[in-house]
Amino acid sequence: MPVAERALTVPEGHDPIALKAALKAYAREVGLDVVGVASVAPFLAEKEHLEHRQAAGLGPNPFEYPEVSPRVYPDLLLPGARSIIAAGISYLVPESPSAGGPLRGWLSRYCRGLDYHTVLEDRLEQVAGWLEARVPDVHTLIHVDTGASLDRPIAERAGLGKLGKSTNLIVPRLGTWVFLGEILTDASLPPDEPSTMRVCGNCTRCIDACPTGCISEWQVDANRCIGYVTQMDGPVPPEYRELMGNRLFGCDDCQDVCPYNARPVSGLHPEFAPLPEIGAEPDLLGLLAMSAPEFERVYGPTAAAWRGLEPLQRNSVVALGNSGAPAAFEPLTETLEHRSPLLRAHAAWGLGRLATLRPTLSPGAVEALVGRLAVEDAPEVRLEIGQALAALSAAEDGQERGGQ
Ligand code: B12
Ligand code: SF4
Ligand code: SF4
Repeated sequence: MPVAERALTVPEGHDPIALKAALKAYAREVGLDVVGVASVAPFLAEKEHLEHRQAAGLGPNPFEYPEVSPRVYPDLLLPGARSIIAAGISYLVPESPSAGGPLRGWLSRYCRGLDYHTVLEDRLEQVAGWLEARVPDVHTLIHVDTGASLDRPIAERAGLGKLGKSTNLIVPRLGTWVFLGEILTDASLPPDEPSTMRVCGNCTRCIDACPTGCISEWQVDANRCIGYVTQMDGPVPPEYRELMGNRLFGCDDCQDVCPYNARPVSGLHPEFAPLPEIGAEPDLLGLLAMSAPEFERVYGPTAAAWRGLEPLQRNSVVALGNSGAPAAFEPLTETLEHRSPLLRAHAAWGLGRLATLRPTLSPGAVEALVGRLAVEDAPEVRLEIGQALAALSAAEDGQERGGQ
C-alpha cells in the first residue's frame, strides 16, 4: 500500500498523545534539550519570503538548499510525511580564560567542540529508531543543517521557541545557543502549539552590533554575514577584511548582545566545549604552519573543518594583519612566499594593514612588498601587492600632511 494511504498504527495501549509524550521523554533521555512536533502543512509565508529574496538577488546563499519547493513542502522530501519532530540541543559552555597574546584567532562557539552535525544526527537516529521499533512500517528522514528543511521555521512551528530579529531561534532558558534538527516521519503525531512568547519588542541590539550591518528585522543578507564570509572559498572581498578582526570561523556578535542570552543555562553538553588542542582562540602561527593531515587530525572532529585548511589559513593571515602586532610582521613577510597564491595575496593585504596600524613597520613592509612584486607571477597577487603599496603610500602622505 502506498505510504500516503496507509493508516499508521501506534503501539498497543498507546494513543498518539501518549506516543508523543513517550517519544519526547526518550528524546530528552538521549540528550536532546527541547523537542516538539510540527505539522507538515506547507510553509507558505517562508515560500513567499524565499521567492522574494531570490527575486531581489539576496538568495539562495551558497550554503542554502537551492530550490524553494522541497524546502517548503515537507512531503516532497518524504512522501506521505505527516509530522516533523523538531529538536534542539544547547551548545553553550562556560567560557574558558582567554589564551591571551596578539597572535590569536577566534572561533565562533558553534565550532569549538565536537561537530554538532554528528552529535545531533546520532541522537535523532536514536529517536527515529525508537519510533521505528514502536510504529510498524514507519518511515523517517533526518535533517540537521545540510538538508533542504528550514530548520528554524520548523522549530518555531513545533513550539521550541521564537525567531528573533537576528533570525536566530530564541529558546526559553537556553537563549539562541541551540542547534536544530528534525525527523520527518509518516507517523501521525499531534502537533504542538507554537510558542506564545513575545520576543524583541523595540530591541535592535543585534542590528546595531552586526559588524557588516547585514541584519534587517527578521532577515539577514547572508552573503554579507561574517559567518558566511569566514567560510567562503577564494579571496575574502576587501571590504570585509578589517571587519573580520581575528575571527577564523563564524561570528557570534548578534548572539552575544541578545538580552535572551544574558543568563542562559550553559554547560549541559561538555562535548561542545572547545577541544583542548585548539581552544577558543587558536594560535595563528600554528594554523599557518599546519599540514593538511595534521589539520584533519586536529580540526576534523569540529564543524570548522568542512571547508578544509586553506580558508582558515587565509583568515589567519587576515587576523595577523588586523592584530597590529609587530610580531605579525615576520610571519606575514614569510607568507608572501607561500606556495598558495591565495595566501600570498592576503599576506600582501595583511602587511599593508599591519603597517597602517603600526607606521614604524611601513618601510619594512614596502621593502618586502616591492621585493615580492619583482618575482611574483600571479596576477591576483600582483594586484593585491599594488593595492597594499598604494594604501601605504596614501597613509604616509596623510601622516606627512598631518605633521605639517
Ligand atoms: C544558510 C545558513 C546560514 C547562512 C545564512 C543565515 C540566514 N540567516 O539565512 C549564513 C552562513 C550567513 C549562516 C550564519 C549563521 N548560522 Co546558519 N544556517 C544556514 C542554513 C543552512 C539555511 C538557512 C536558510 O535557509 N536561510 C534562509 C532564510 C530565509 O531562512 P531561515 O533563517 O531559515 O528562516 C527565516 C525565514 O523563513 C524568515 N521568514 C519567513 N517568512 C518571512 C517573511 C518576512 C516578511 C520576513 C522578513 C522573513 C520571513 O524567518 C526565518 C527566520 O528569521 C541553516 C540550516 C537549515 N537547513 O535551515 C543554518 C542555521 C540557520 N544556522 C545556524 C547558526 C548557528 C548560524 C550562526 C549563528 C553561525 C555563526 N556563529 O556564525 C550564524 C548566524 C547568522 C544569523 N544571524 O542568521 C543554526 C541556527 C540555530 C538557531 N538557534 O537559530 C541553523 C539552524 C543550523 C542548525 N541546524 O542548527 N547560516
Ligand atoms: S553572525 Fe555576525 S555578521 Fe552575521 S548577522 Fe550575526 S552579527 Fe551580523
Ligand atoms: S538582540 Fe534584541 S532584536 Fe535582536 S534577536 Fe535579541 S531581542 Fe531580538
